[in-house]
Amino acid sequence: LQTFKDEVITKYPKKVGKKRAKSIILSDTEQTPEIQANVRTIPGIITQRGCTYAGCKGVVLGPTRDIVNITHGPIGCGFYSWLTRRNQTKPTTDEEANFIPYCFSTDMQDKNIVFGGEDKLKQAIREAYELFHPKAIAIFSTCPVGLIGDDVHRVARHMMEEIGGDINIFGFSCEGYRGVSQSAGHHIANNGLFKNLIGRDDEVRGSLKYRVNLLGEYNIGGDAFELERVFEKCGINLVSTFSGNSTIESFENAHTADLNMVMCHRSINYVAEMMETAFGIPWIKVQPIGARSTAKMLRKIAQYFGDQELIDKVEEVVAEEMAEVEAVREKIYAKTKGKLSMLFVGGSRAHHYQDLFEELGMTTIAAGYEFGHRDDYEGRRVIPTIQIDADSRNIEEITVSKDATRYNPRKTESELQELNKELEFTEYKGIMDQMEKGTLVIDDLSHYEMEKLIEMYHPDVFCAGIKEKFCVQKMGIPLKQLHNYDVGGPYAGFKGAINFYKDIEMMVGANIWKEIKAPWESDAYVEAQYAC
Ligand code: CFM
Ligand code: HCA
Repeated sequence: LQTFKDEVITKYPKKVGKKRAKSIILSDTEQTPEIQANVRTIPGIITQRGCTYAGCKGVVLGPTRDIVNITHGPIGCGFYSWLTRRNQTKPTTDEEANFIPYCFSTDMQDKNIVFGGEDKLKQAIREAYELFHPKAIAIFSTCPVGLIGDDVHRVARHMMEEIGGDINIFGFSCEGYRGVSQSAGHHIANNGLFKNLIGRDDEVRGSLKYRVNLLGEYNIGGDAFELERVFEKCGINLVSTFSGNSTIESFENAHTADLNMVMCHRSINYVAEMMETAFGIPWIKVQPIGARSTAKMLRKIAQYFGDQELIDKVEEVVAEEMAEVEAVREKIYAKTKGKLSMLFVGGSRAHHYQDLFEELGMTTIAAGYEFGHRDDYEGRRVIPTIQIDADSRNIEEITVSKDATRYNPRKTESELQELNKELEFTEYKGIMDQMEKGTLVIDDLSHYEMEKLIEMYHPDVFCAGIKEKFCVQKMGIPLKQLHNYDVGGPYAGFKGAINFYKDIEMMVGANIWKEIKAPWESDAYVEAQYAC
């Protein structure tokens, strides 16, 4: 795999090659190497990344069903983030609000760019209120909003006064260009959740026992539904999910839980940290992708609460669910064993899905994030050594302190210390910890590097998104979208693992791929070289 690195680096102009070399790393579990991540993509390179607006509106706030999310900007931004992510929701009654199927946008025109768009935004809020009477309206800024200086926060305050009552209206300065990727949008969204929603409602609903929040689960393809099923079966009380299948009430109430579980570390670790500081809720990293890792998560929860009743129930559920999972896995294993996968997805799935591939006996020979930070690669212990650059300084850092009345440590210091041996609070070891020595870890993979990887190593399945899908498939390699799951899912939890095994078996076993001639196998391939 070193050959790959040498080859692609020398193909780039010298300066570009030097920079890319820092983001293309050979894994070494004994001595975790440093990787360059969360830096600007080099202009001219075809990146997989998206923008800050996508991370804030599309990813973090998008899945909440009863907030009217208004995109302030030209229609394309709102349109592209309209249901493409396959985040699902299920209102408990027909009367309950569900705005997920709608796309709300101010549809800015040239005139608004020249003369300002605040009036149009106010009008959009008035209309949305008259039509839907939502409990909350959120405004998301796109690139032109920042460029022309519309103040979405002032508009929010103004409209809150104009409408009156207890409507909550708040804005996000999540202009697409504000950070180097979606990741900046996550941080901005996390700040907004904390400032405007979390902790506004102290009423403790449901059982007092085993109260948890699941952070960084967005209900893509119904993942959250499967996890809700599993928690309910175990008697674990899920107070809120950030933000799959969520409601305003669940966010406002989240501080009444006793444990935060972080699934997607990249997109939501800020909320976990803020809630620990303000309310004293400890957090652990969990990984309910993969049947064995789901069982591990459930056992961790049981251990945290320490009640024999829960410990026994979890064991009973795990035994029952695993029997079903293993029956399917055993049938499929022979067909998937020894096959190769590559994963280049977002900021957490390139890591999480390796567990499912391991369960199928497959090896991940190359993987990386689009917008992970060094801690998502090397582990949280490197956080103090990460240099804050100008791009990260663009993002507001909010100061959080102990809540004067509601800070309540869930465990004593010594209890925490004891539990920490197994549960590892506030710890995430990152993707490199899992990858075999000598495999490739690449940040912000370019399309050129992707083509080269496929040409050189012919993986049996390549996992990425819609922008990569058809380029890869034209090379005769099946591409599994691990963003929206193509039409599949859920893949989380136990039932999700079964779905995944079956879908991957179908993909790697299909003969159709052998019929496709890859560009390098046909005469029509034109090779170009950079001149510099
Ligand atoms: Fe977290 Fe996500 Fe992901 Fe992400 Fe995303 Fe997504 Fe993703 Mo697409 S929050 S980092 S910004 S797990 S939308 S549900 S699939 S890139 S790997
Ligand atoms: C986003 C959303 C996305 C895009 C997926 C893709 C998603 O980044 O704005 O490129 O196929 O999961 O829908 O990550």
